[in-house]
Amino acid sequence: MSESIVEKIKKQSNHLRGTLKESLLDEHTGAIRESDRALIKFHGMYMQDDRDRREERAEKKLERLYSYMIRLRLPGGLLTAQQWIALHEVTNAYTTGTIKITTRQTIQLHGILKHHIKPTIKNFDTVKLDSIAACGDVNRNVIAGAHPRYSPIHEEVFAYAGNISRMLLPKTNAYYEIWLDKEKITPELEKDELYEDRYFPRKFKVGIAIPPYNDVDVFTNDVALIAIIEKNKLTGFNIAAGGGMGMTHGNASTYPRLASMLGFVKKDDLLETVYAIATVQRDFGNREDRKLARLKYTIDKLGVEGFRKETEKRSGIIFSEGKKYVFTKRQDEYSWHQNHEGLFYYTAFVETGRVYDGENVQFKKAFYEVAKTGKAQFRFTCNQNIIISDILPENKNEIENILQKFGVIAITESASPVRRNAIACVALNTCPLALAESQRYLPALISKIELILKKYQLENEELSVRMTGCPNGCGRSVAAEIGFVGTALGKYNMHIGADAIGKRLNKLYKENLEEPAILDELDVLLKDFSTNRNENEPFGDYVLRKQIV
Ligand code: SRM
Ligand code: SF4
Repeated sequence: MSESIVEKIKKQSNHLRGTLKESLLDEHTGAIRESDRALIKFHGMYMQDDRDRREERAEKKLERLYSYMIRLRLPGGLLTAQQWIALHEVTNAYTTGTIKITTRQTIQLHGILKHHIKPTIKNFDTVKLDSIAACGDVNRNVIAGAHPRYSPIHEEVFAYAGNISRMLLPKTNAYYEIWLDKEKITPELEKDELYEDRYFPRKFKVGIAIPPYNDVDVFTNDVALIAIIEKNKLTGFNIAAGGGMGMTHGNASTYPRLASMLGFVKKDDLLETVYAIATVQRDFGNREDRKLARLKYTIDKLGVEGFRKETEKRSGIIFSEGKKYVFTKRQDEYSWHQNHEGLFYYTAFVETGRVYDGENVQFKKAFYEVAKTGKAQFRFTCNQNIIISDILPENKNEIENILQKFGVIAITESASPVRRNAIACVALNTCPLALAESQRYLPALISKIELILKKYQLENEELSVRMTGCPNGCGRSVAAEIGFVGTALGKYNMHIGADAIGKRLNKLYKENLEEPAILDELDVLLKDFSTNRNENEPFGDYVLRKQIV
């Protein structure tokens, strides 16, 4: 087999420039050239079209309604008040109007027309926000435990997210030249020892968890870092590698996988070790078949031991045995909490991560008003929620009144545990890979699941239900107690039996179910669970014990 087409595009791209400038100037189409579609991802954008309108446009012999999705690079998921104001204004000016909080602690905006990309990026740049490497075969947004209340070492860990993100940024100046009209820099400054001219074989993801919380679902990352705290101090990190959720229906050589433990390194050795892991993947990853190119396959090819040795050889740092830690929780801590310095935090429930103004709740108005006070910051969680954060005690009432006024508190406090724990990927109408609905459908399905839970007195159960519109796993549904994976419009594979804290994947239970069958299956399973579970036994563990899958 020879190198994949994307490998050629990367190498010939003159450090990710391609013909993007020319594509942007072409006023005859809303699209960009074929090869630029792969390159624009490295700048944090995707060319998409409105799939709801494909037929209508085709009938009228019109080009598809092309637009662009932009994803911000936001290591650790923090936005200042000033940045939120800019985000709000950009959203209103150039996009569909909805801010989508992603499962990797950042946001996406959809529906940006080609001639609005530059103004969008320029606006972000004025508040020091960028979308560099938010997509493409590079290191993606580095995620870290979101809630500052979780631990006094939160700030220190948060800083590591930023440092890893910066260390693994491509050196090219292309983003600044193409989108911000900046001058060319000398080629020597662009020399990229990490990415060379070939970048990684595939996307690369790093996550950091702060035990006892695993809100980042750390083992689903290519590189999973677990902060080790000894005598109240951060001493280092357990490092696991090779997580990834994606698979392809009908292709048995693809599979989801949780990261395997490599061992512990001291905190001063973390960056060199992560860098070494990245270079092993760069050099050993599959560049012929993109479906088998993620780090998980490289590790399975080399073996965990072989991979560990290669990493140690490159970094000069020897892993010691992984240290003990405990995860107790993966879901967000809603409502008000205070951290060790007395600052207040309100975690708001944002169903499927969509920040918009609806009938019952006006998220956008609320968060904009909060931002205008300048008295709070915004932190995204990997469960697609938002923490209104870092509020001084004297400002708490003012922020609370705003959240109250626009319905944010009511929606957060009244949602059931199963609804608050649920995650859905974007899917239709923008995702080109979607086989079925996800974020537009899951809320309605949850309402029906709530009725079944109530019937069996399980309404307070912290069940995790996740849905994806295809097997790529963006909503991490194969790591849910109950996961739905789209196979065709209205049809889902049902997976059950993962644990509730992110250390065990689920297994396929039934294939191609439509809604009535989904509800019937759940009725039987949950009835059985309510009568035969052990005390406090989570659903996923019950499924395992009873060997249902
Ligand atoms: Fe994802 C591709 C949305 C998190 C695995 N993902 C896509 C694309 C860009 C479709 C495409 O390639 O054209 C989707 C854009 C939809 C749209 O219209 O906006 C998309 N992925 C998302 C988001 C927005 C889902 C969400 O609703 O939150 C998440 C954005 C994360 C971010 O901010 O960076 C998102 N994607 C994930 C995750 C979860 C995670 O990282 O924790 C996964 C599973 C973990 C993993 O990487 O294995 C994930 N996305 C994929 C894959 C499968 C990759 C694989 O190697 O198996 C694809 C398809 C691909 O890369 O070919 C994909
Ligand atoms: Fe699209 Fe599939 Fe990802 Fe959902 S899981 S956003 S359908 S690629």
